[in-house]
Amino acid sequence: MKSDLSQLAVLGGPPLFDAPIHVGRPNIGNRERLLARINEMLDRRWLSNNGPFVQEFEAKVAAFLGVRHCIAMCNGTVALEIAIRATGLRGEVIVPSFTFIATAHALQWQEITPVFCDIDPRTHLLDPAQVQRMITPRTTGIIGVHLWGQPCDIEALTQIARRRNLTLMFDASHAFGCSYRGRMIGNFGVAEVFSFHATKFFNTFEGGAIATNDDDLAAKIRLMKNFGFHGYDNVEYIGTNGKMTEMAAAMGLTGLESLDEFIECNRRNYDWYRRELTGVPGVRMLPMSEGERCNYQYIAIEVEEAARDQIIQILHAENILARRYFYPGCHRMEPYRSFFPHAGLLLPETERVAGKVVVLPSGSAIGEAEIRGICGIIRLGTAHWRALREMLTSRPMAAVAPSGV
Ligand code: T4K
Repeated sequence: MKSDLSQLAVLGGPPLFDAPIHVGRPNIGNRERLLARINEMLDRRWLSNNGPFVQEFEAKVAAFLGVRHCIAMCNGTVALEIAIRATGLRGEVIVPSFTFIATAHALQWQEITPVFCDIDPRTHLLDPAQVQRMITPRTTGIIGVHLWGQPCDIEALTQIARRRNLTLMFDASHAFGCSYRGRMIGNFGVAEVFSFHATKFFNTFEGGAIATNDDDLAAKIRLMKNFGFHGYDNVEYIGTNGKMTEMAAAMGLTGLESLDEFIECNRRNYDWYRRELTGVPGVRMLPMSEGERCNYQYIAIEVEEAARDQIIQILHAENILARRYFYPGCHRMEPYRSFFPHAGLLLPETERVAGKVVVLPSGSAIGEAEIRGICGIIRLGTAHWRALREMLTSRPMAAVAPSGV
């Protein structure tokens, strides 16, 4: 535990951790169970195309979410693209800019214009009042993002969508295992999309899923993720290849068996961070809604904007690879930056929040001791960032993560 500036690695001290501590270290689950499933898959020689593990995985996820249909996918981005296509979105679709770039790209990839909407700075989620302002005659839908696993204001967004005859869906990539008013995320809008990427607390190596209670939509999505094939020689829609592999489903089935443990571990980490950071001047930890189910996978804090990159630099020097998710906002990345050079004028809260957020490591790779060490560095960094900046002005700033993530 470092308590003095002179001990900081950025000033020449030894780093707090010998090996890098990551934000998104994957959870593996029970290795023996996973290897047994992989052997079973190899013996069966059924590796893809709606195999038995994928079917079992879909049934188990649907039961867990209490939703009629779960369609497993090769990743969250393709799942978003297919959900967007299957629900007939076109023209303009309202999305937050403060999200991972895939939310916007899934629209633009299909030549649908993402219209970036501002967020509520307290929650980092779409602000329904701003959503209303962004609606034009070309608007066909809204994609809310349950950022950090916190549910959007689903009721307000549902009302807007109903009143204005818009399709509402959610990018629920961060919200597997979370609930809204006691109902699992996966049940809202016309469809909700999950990511099971390696860096998510629950992963299938790469993977994703669409959850929906609409039977017709589910049937269409199933065709679309398999080139549009209905039977051996009959294609009914334009489709793509969005299929989940048996290997991914084996990982998913194994992870599902440890889901409670993963969440419990995240919850413990969240509580330790909260204990260590509550009351630290210049630090605000994003609260998770009490009384709801939550996966606690992202530990997002806000620090003073002028201090943020300095703090990231200090953390990285200690081998703590904190991230600036989702800086600088989609509207400041290409192609959107060129398409809408003045979008920032309508996104003041997004711009402010994107300048302040630091996402800290969590997951089963770390525990109380590491978190106490990380928070000690944050306390030093936030208390002394001006002095540190002056001491470091002659040194290049090498440790900040590349922009865009
Ligand atoms: N919508 C939202 C709101 C999303 O957040 C995402 C994905 C999507 C849609 C799209 O879903 P997918 O198509 O990805 O299923 C990562 C992930 O690649 C991405 O899945 C995720 N969001 C995003 C928030 O984070 P990067 O570029 O930050 O990943 P990377 O490679 O820097 O990894 C993060 C940390 O995890 C690193 O510190 C290293 C560590 N790591 C990573 C991998 C892959 C490991 O320790 N082991 C690993 O296997 O984007």
